[in-house]
Parts: sequence; structure tokens; C-alpha cells
Amino acid sequence: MTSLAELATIVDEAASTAIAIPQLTESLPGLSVEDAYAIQALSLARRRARGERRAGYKMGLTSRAKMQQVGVSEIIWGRLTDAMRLIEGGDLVRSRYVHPRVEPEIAYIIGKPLEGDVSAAEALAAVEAVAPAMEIIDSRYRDFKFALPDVVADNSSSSGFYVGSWAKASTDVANLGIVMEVDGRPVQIGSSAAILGNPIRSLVSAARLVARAGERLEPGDIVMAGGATAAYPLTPGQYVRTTFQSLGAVAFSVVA
Ligand code: 0L1
Ligand code: MG
Repeated sequence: MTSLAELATIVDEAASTAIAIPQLTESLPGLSVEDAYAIQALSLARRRARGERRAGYKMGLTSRAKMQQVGVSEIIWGRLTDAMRLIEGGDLVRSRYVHPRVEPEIAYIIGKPLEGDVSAAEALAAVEAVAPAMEIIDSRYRDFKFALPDVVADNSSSSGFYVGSWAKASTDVANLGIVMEVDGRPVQIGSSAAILGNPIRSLVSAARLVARAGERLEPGDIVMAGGATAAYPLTPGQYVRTTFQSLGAVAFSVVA
């Protein structure tokens, strides 16, 4: 029987070498979601042992478009580290990933601790600022195919994130138009309302779900609220720019 620590090593090495692995559930069909979150925590502990620092959390599958794209219909979450933060306007090196995709998101930065069952008003009161953002997701599983325990163990596909200019916490982000362009051509058009009807609900879910793992949202944590549209595949040579109504734009270039 493979231990949870051994499984964490497998997903961590796949992420750091960008070599795809078979789904864990192929050999372990009974793997539970609870064990998958334990594998995720152990794989992040390996990153922290290498010097990476906590940067916050990502929420995943918070929109219908995302759920349909990957065939999993449950909100999931993962952990962000400082090494995953990418320089807005800079280059994304394609060879560091297995098969990266990008999706437009809203990011929150936390100003006060937030934990457990909270209301939307309480969540908003804990927000220091809000920003336009993009997440780079990269499943470490072959063909970007997985079951729920696989993706959870794989840090919910989190690989990188871009954050644009921070705006006041009071900025209304409930229903903002979003256009993601590649080389000037719109590839995804949507609204922040696609994120659970209002991205603040994603923050409410984050507080509740991380509490199950004995954690809470801490001041300085960034919370990525989840993709507002389906994710788009990345290849070298692309220039990706996403414009968020009233929040501004976030961009990067893909290099080999
Ligand atoms: O919304 C998300 O960030 C989902 C991540 C997991 C599924 C995927 O890789 O698309
Ligand atoms: Mg995402």
C-alpha cells in the first residue's frame, strides 16, 4: 500500500519536473477526497521545505463553465505559494508546465483573519483589496484527465497566478464584464457573476472549506476566487490579455 507521503512525493515531483503522471485513482480507485487533501497538504509541505512561502489559497470549479470543462462538479481548493506568483506583464515559460491553461479570475487580499462559517458581509469586511487576476492551471495528469480525488491531491491544478492592480475592497465586483484575448482575438468572454453568482461567495466558501483542514485565511493571504470562464490552452508565442470592466487588465506573454 502506497503511503500518503509517497503519493505526495509523486505529485510534487510531477509538478516540479513537468512530467505527466497517471491518475492516482487508476491504481487506487478507493482514494478518498479526505486523503487527497492530506496528500495536497503533504506535497505543499515539501515545497515549504524547499523555501517556498505561503501566499494564500485558490478556489477551483466555482463556475459552471469550469465544472463542465473538466467533468467534476464540486468546489475544490488549493494552496498558493510565493513561487507560484508570476510577474504581471512578464513571460510565462511554457516548458515549466505539462499542458498549461489560463483562466480569468478575481483575487482578494485578506486584511483580517477569516475562519469557518461566515456571511458574505463578514467576508467582505475581512477583505483589504480586490484585483483582476489570471490563474495558470496545469494538471499533472496525462491528457488533463482526472477524478475529484486526483485533482485535489494535485493542489487543484494550481500552478501560477497573475494579479493586476489592487482596488479598494468596496469596489463592486459582483457582475463585471471580462474579455480574455489571445493575440488581440477574444477567446473567452464572461462575467465575474459566473463565479458562484458573486465572487464574494467564493471567499465565503474558502473560509469554510479551509477550516475543515484546521486552517484560516490570514492577513496578507491572496485568495483566487476561481475561473469565470473555461480555461484556455497556452502555447509559445501567445500574448494573453484579460480586461476586467472597471478593474483594468492583466497580461503576459508565453515563451518556449
Ligand atoms: O477552477 C479551477 O481552478 C479548477 C482547477 C481544477 C480543474 C482544472 O484543472 O481545470
Ligand atoms: Mg482557477
